[in-house]
Amino acid sequence: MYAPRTLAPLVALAIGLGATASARADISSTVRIVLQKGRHYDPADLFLRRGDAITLVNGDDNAVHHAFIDADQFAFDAGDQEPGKQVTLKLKKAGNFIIQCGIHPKMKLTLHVQ
Ligand SMILES: [Cu+2]
Repeated sequence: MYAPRTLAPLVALAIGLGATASARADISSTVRIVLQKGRHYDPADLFLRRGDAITLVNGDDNAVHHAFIDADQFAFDAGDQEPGKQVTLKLKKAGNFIIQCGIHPKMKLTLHVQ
């Protein structure tokens, strides 16, 4: 009786995340972990659904990061993030967004929210 609802998320997972994604078919939101380390976001690209969240974790020992989004649809500013600190952002709007770092201009994380 649940079959009709599970089909669409499975297809989306297959397209967006490839074979490594687990076959979870629930419709609840997902939280993805992104590591800030070595002046990079890891991963640097993420495919998400509206309502999903990401948690940015500063995995550096001695570098402060400052994640922010400057987009037409919405703005986000995590403030200064000390080593070991984390911040969670919920993606409520569809679109492509770039999370930058106010301290390291080359740090970029592209979010594809559908
Ligand atoms: Cu940074």
